[in-house]
Amino acid sequence: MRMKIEQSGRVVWVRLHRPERLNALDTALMTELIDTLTPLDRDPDVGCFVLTGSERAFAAGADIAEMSAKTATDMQTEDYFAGWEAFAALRTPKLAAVSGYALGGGCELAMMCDLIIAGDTAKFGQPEITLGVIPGIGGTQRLTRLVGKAKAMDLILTGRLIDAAEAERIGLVSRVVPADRLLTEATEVATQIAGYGKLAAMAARDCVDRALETGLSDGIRYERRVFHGLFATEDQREGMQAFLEKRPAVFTSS
Ligand code: CO8
Repeated sequence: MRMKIEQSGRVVWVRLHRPERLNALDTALMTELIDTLTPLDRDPDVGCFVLTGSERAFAAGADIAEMSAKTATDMQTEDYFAGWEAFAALRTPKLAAVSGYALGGGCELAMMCDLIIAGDTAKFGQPEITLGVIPGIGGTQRLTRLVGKAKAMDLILTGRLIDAAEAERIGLVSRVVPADRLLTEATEVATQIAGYGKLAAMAARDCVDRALETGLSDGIRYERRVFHGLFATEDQREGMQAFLEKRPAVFTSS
């Protein structure tokens, strides 16, 4: 097993666990991750995933040893890394709690999550250029959309690592907390998200993601359709009724 999984209430914790390789992401790890999370994604009792690593490394990238012997033909016939998009496509909100290194594929995996919360020891980077390649799991696309061309070019062309403070300043991460508070903060945020109706949470993250893909007027039209659709849910009735009755809402994800 290359990861540890634990459910606490409506939050599912996934801890990447290849300590001897700083959680380098190989095919076996990604297959295990996707196979485990796909059925949970459809479970109405799961309201948020938290992906984390160790204190030393969230993930130090794709597994260089696994990749090193591959040829261009292998890469194309295997469509290496294509499966990772299945992780990005999970609809349950995903939070990355990052401590230590999030490099290359590790940074790309964090960017596939909806929020990144970083401990102040975290280091982010896309160092693939130092290996004679480029980011291959969405890094050139997602990083550019998240932080803009100037910073994306800086990170991808130099391969330099940035600390958590800079990552927050450029908009790569949502929050930075002292490293010893990382798991507490992630628990609080994940529990809050998981406490809302899952249909609304899935809709919200879907619409925000859509903004990275589409023009403004199409995006607004998409948002409005999704918004209208939520009026078919019990959670909408309960949320608004609870407000009017001045009581906390109890969502059932239906
Ligand atoms: N893959 C495989 N093994 C790794 C990786 C990795 N990405 N990172 C670390 N390890 C291994 C090391 O080889 C070492 O093993 P050993 O003990 O057997 O020598 C062990 O983990 C511990 O690492 P270090 O001794 O190097 O630890 P340090 O604290 O000295 O350094 C660093 C930590 C700075 C994180 C360093 O390990 C490092 O630079 N790692 C590689 C970072 C990197 O380049 N990541 C990008 C990888 S490429 C990628 O993610 C996407 C490629 C896209 C290709 C697209 C194809 C379609």
